[in-house]
Amino acid sequence: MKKINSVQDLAIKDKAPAFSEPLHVGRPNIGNRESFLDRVNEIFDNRWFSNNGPMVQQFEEEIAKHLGVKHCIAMCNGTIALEIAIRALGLTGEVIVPSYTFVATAHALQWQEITPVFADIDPVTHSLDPDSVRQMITPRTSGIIGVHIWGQPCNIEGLQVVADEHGLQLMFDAAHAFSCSHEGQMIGNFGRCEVFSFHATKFFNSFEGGAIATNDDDLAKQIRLMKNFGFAGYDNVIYSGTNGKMTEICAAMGLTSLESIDDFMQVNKRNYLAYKKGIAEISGLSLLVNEGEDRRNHQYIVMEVDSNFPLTRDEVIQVLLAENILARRYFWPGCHNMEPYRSFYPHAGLLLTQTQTISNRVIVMPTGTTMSLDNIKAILTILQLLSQIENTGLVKELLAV
Ligand code: T4K
Repeated sequence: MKKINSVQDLAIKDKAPAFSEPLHVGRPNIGNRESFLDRVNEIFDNRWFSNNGPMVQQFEEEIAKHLGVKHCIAMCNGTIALEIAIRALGLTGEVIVPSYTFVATAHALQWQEITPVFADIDPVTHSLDPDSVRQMITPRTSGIIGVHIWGQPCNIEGLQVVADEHGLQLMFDAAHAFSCSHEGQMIGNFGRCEVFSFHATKFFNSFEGGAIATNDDDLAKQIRLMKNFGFAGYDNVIYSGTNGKMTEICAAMGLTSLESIDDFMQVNKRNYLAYKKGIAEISGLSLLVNEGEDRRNHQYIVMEVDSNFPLTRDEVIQVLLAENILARRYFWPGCHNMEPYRSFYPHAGLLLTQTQTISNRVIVMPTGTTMSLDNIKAILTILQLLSQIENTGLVKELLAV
């Protein structure tokens, strides 16, 4: 790691980057390799690779236990899980979602010709604002999907009130919130159902994977049919379905990740606290505070660049990229500014003022088990240096080249 003491040392001034290898936001956490390889051997011995094999069954049981939920239905990824959950709930017409989320939340609706209607967010928590949701309800609205963005539960009670007032279904995209809790209860127990992602970039991964958690027996039964083509036994299709099954190898990775989940969370918390302390000392930057009595996975380090910072958010990103720090602008520019939604609603931004503001301020920083405290310290030194630049003209000129 190269030491950066002044602007003269920055990589944008044709110097070597601070880090010789890139630092990623979504570097996968890996549990005990031996334990994973033992499971792989077991899969080969069983000659059972997919279709509700023993690893998937064990994975589902252990996840349900971890969450304290009646049913966990494992899936091939979070997006298919969202699509199946939406279909199983019978959502139609319009469904209200945040625009400030990963585009899969909206696509899972659009893919089934259900219109995602974007509501605005609370600027402090970055999650759906129930008042904005209320304003978006029309006679065609059938449901609301809250997103527990950054692993922080959204305003569950506020959204439930709006859903109850208007007879709407409420489900959650909990892709970021595995192993988090809300007022002592694990995420997975709220709304009609909650959907997780176990993608490689999530702190808890099964290579690719996802799950639907629910306490509703009938809904769970329907979801199980849907993810397996509607088969209710050999040659007996009783429902229209798709292929949402998780493979044995993914379940093996998921089980291995579950054994190390406490270690992953501890490292993430350590990293979060190091960033928090450092960023508090840098004028013009702030960190999304994500803590309290409840469980948090701290898998996203969410930093906001204020307007009084000498460089813009995008300029900060450029400097960081040059230093091999692959920080991200999640979830810029908001789903409403992506296709096909941008063409459908060219003026949606007028009603999504907080979404526009937040998506222009956020930088998500690298964390996870591959990040050392020394790496974080070096990143904070660079940010501190940027905050103190008096003559930004030269830096801006270099960035423009
Ligand atoms: N809902 C929400 C709210 C979500 O955030 C997501 C997924 C979903 C639904 C859908 O769940 P899945 O269908 O994905 O299960 C990444 C992930 O692919 C995506 O799962 C995640 N959200 C999203 C927030 O982040 P990208 O487009 O940013 O991925 P990419 O390829 O740029 O990778 C991110 C960083 O991680 C890069 O610096 C490279 C690094 N990386 C990535 C992979 C896959 C590695 O170092 N190793 C790896 O194996 O979407």
